[in-house]
Amino acid sequence: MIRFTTAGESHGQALVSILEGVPAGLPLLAADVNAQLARRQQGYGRGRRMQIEQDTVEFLAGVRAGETIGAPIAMLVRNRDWTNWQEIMDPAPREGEQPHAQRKRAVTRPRPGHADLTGLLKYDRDDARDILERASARETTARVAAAAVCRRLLAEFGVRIGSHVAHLGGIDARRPDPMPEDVNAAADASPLRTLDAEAEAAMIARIDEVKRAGNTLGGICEVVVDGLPVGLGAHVSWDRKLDARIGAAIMSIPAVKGVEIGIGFQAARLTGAEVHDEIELAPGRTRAGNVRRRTNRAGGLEGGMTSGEPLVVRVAMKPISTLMRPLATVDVATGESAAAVAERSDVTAVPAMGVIAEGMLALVLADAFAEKFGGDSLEEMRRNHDAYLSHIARRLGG
Ligand code: EPS
Repeated sequence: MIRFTTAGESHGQALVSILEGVPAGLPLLAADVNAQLARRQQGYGRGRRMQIEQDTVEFLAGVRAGETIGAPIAMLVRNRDWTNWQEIMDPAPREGEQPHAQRKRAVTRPRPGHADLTGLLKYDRDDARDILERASARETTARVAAAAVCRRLLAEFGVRIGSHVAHLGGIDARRPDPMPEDVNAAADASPLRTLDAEAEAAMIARIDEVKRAGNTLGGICEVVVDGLPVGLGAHVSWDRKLDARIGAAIMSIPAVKGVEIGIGFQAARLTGAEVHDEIELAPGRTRAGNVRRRTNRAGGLEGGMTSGEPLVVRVAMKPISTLMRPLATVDVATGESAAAVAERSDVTAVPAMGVIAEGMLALVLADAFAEKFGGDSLEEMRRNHDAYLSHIARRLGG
């Protein structure tokens, strides 16, 4: 089983991830992780914070001489902004500081749509900073670091994960047909990670307009995974279905409000004949069991298992809840009506969300790989994987 956890506050000293279950012998360099961290920092519409940070990983454990050793992998990403927040975020009490004393920049005017108010009530805090620092999407840095290791593992088996922005703030991007061979090479070249230059110009104009109005925007990313073998996940129990595991992982991304697999909600409006993907023999398509689906409306999953067709997941993000022209709220210190706090933030982070969704899929898929193929070393996993594929290849038309 591959699992991970993270720790870290947005303006604390650092973010930490611990990733367990990665087999020994996987080649792994800090550069593999840093490349993904840099991708997550991109995107038109982000705020000044991204000019301060330059995320790079330090391996603290589990990696030796450029290879994993099968032990938990501990990773650290330092927050450069910490130097500006040390007094506010210091773990130690300051000289003479009483418990519950308000530090500078205390937040008592919770933002509608943010974790501020619900967290403050639930955890019995007076300063919503105790909540928002952890609710911040900065935490996704640590996820992307863990996911980069999983991507490295999946790459050993020919699995490639890419994403692009399909919609931003009311503007649809056309989906190219066929999709570019390397989705990320094309998307990363765009400031909004979109594959439609015309839509991109309109999206940039929309972001500028909304920024001037002190407002924010959401959008939709599409993630595509190529090279998956048939049979990851299982139909037998609710918590082994890959759709369910993908849904939970994607919905855990801050501000994500919806996830679709394949044609998703559209399938509900169509007939069976319009929805289901017809099957034909395709000798040589080993990963899919020597068959092909004539269409891929199912998005690469049937019965909670990969079908061998590309996995296609669409992810909807709501607009960021920090507005520079704030919405109405209640000040928890005075009990009076007030305008919500307006902390520095992004206008939109949809392009970054696509990179994070790629990462969450990598984590789920690497776990499903480990479940299906096992192995304490990469070579043991590879032997199991190859034996399965050669068996599958003999089944139909082989
Ligand atoms: C965030 C607010 C902004 C974003 C941040 C998420 O940070 P700050 O409060 O320091 O301006 O830049 O995202 C990141 C720091 C990141 O690395 O993605 C929030 O409130 O969620």
